[in-house]
Amino acid sequence: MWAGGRALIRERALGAGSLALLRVNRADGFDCPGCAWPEGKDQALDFCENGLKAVAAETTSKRIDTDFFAQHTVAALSAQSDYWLEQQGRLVRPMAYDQVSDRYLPISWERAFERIGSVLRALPHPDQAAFYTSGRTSNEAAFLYQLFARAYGTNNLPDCSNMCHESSGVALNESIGTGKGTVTLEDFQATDCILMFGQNPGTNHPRMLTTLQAARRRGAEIIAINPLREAGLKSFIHPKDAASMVTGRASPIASLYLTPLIGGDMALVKGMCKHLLEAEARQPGSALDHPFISGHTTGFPDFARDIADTSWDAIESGSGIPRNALIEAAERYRNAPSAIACWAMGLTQHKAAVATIQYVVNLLLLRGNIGRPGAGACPVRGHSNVQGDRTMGITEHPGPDFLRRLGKRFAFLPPSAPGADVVETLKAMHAGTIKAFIGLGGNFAAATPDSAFAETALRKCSLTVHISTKLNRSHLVTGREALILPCLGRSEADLRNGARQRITVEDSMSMVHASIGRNAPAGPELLSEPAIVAGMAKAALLESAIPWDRLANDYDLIRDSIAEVVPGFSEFNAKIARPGGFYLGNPAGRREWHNLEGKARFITAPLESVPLRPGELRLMTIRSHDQYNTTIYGLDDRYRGVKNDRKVVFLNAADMRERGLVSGASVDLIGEDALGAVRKAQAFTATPYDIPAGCAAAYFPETNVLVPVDSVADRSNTPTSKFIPVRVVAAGSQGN
Ligand SMILES: Nc1nc2c(c(=O)[nH]1)N[C@H]1C(S)=C(S)[C@@H](COP(=O)(O)OP(=O)(O)OC[C@H]3O[C@@H](n4cnc5c(=O)[nH]c(N)nc54)[C@H](O)[C@@H]3O)O[C@H]1N2
Ligand SMILES: Nc1nc2c(c(=O)[nH]1)N[C@H]1C(S)=C(S)[C@@H](COP(=O)(O)OP(=O)(O)OC[C@H]3O[C@@H](n4cnc5c(=O)[nH]c(N)nc54)[C@H](O)[C@@H]3O)O[C@H]1N2
Ligand SMILES: [Mo]
Repeated sequence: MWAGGRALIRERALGAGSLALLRVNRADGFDCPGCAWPEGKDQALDFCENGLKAVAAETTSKRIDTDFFAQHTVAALSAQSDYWLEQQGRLVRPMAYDQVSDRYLPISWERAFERIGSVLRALPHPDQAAFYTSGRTSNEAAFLYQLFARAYGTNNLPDCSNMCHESSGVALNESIGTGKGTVTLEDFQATDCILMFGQNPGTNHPRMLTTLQAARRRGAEIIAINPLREAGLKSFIHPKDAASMVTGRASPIASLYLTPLIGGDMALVKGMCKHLLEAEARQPGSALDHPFISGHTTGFPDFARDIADTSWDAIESGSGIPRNALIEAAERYRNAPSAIACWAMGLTQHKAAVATIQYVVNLLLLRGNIGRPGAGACPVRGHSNVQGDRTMGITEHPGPDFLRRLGKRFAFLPPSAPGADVVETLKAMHAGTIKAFIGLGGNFAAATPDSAFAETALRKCSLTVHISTKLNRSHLVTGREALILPCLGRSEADLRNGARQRITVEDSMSMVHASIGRNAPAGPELLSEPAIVAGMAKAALLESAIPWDRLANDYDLIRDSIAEVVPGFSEFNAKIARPGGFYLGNPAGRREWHNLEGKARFITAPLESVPLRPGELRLMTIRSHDQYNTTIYGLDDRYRGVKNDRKVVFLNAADMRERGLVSGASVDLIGEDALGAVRKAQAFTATPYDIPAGCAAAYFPETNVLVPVDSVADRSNTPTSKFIPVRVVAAGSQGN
């Protein structure tokens, strides 16, 4: 049976779930909480197996109530796996941690808000609190939450984006003056070539495969660039394509597949650029779009010099790809009238992530592949509303215009000093300068780098608050006071004062649309995210003139405020009444460059390699097919042939031989950081795999213990989760 169907049955969610499914991604239904890939107007597969798992997880009929917490101490729960925690069901009652019994006890909403209010009011400075957001939060909840944080007095608004596409935002803003992608689904229907860097859509954006399959069938080139030959990138059987379901024959996706070294992408792109520049020199006018370069860009001469100065030897050794294969890729790109470049975590979570993404943009600029049909940049976002949360002001670096409009709308002076991002928040909590942590969704303790450091940081807080649907690791890493506040999920009816509320989200391609839950809530005590935010705000800001209750009781009013504060949202309520919502658009997509230079910029950087000690491999931490970030749905990874094990490490056969390891051997992963501190992840199963020599892969969050908190991408401060130097040694041998 289909794994998604199994998930529904296991969760005993079929009754509610099948009703829920009928309405997912429909104009009058709710937005799939799976990923941020847009819903096409006539997309045959408007829902996927992994979306089904996400809905099943939310619509489960299992509940965690007072008796569950009475039975289990926090110490006992901490010994359980993330998989087990996820299986226990929906949280239905506000709970407060009791140090004496080491248990969570029920607490009333009123009392919970009062505790939060009193701790926040007692802090000597508002910058001693941090307000984290995970990207499933709606636009309305996000807008209210950032308003709360800023009315309280801080820009400490770290979010999951800091660990995700932050590098894309920084890179694109510098290069093209906008932090978002420039394409729509229509561009995918018109393009001749799609470059796919560091992305595993078969698992993480399954609906994207429909788009890719259609493009390939039209004859578009699809060039996959990934150290692993991901099954979903090689071929795909469309569940709604009768012919391929019957024959069992998958249709191909990638027309060319390059498997660089982990972290080898900048060298690879430089190689493609080098070939284009050399071809142009041999035959002027044959490879570059000169009118675009001269009319729309700056920095080309420096860029051309940088590429000329980079030798083919450096390119080949840096990328691990031979020159002829790079020329082949560059030729296919050159012959395509229009091209799109997509990327995800394989590019963003590296030390040189920002510079690497800027080389991808340079490659696009060379042929004028931005701001015309079938062409553009496409960072493929993760969480279903992570892009919208940023649009709503969830950022530690708000722009002055945004703050001015926010302050004007609500008659207060928002703080202007930049706040702390995720890594800065971790360090500040560890140092004792941030003392209160509030998480609107997510799983801060498990998703962040350096798990031991992160847990110490959270434990040092005087207050930790988690607004959640399901039990997770973060609830077990308690501050002096700790609260779990259960909220409605997206599939559930949200009634405020008897009126059904809708929320809105923005997908990866800047489409904004409404989402309406219809299922009965998992419990009578659940509150919506906006209601919880308003409850906390009222308790913390006793004198506040902001009408928190009115806003939380009628989301139309929140949207009226968004319309005044956020550009592009005028007449917001009217626009979302239309099925499918509206396209926010962005300047770069229209060839308007809103950076300082007013031009798209060729930005250069030298090839640099992260130093490795003898015997160290480059470890990337990736997702299995049965997880949603830190939420573990199952222990298999179907496309990679893994069954019932999450602690596996994929290794090249030569690297295994060199270390005397046989398939199935138990190994420890040992990382030593620049300061000599040693981090260990123990008892992994060595698994031979088709991965370049010198590279290794294992799942997150089990490997987050290995990611040093100080190992971050230049300029975006994103943890380098895809490049961790580790030694792989027989378990218990210490590697000596
Ligand atoms: N089912 C499901 N869907 C999800 C998620 C989930 O956990 N489960 N998570 C959501 C979120 S928040 C996000 S951000 C996205 C993540 O979506 P992805 O970015 O696809 O997720 P990862 O598993 O991190 O995969 C990274 C891919 O990059 C490759 N890679 C790693 N290092 C390099 C490198 O140096 N160069 C290149 N070229 N490739 C590299 C890996 O082999 C892997 O294929 O998915 C979203 N959707
Ligand atoms: N080593 C390593 N670390 C990584 C990554 C990696 O590739 N490697 N990827 C990074 C990336 S890309 C990301 S985005 C982060 C993810 O970091 P987070 O977003 O913090 O983590 P999630 O696992 O997505 O959060 C899951 C929790 O969200 C809660 N939740 C689910 N639905 C809702 C809802 O509707 N409302 C509320 N309030 N709560 C809800 C549930 O309680 C669930 O346990 O992790 C990052 N960490
Ligand atoms: Mo993400």
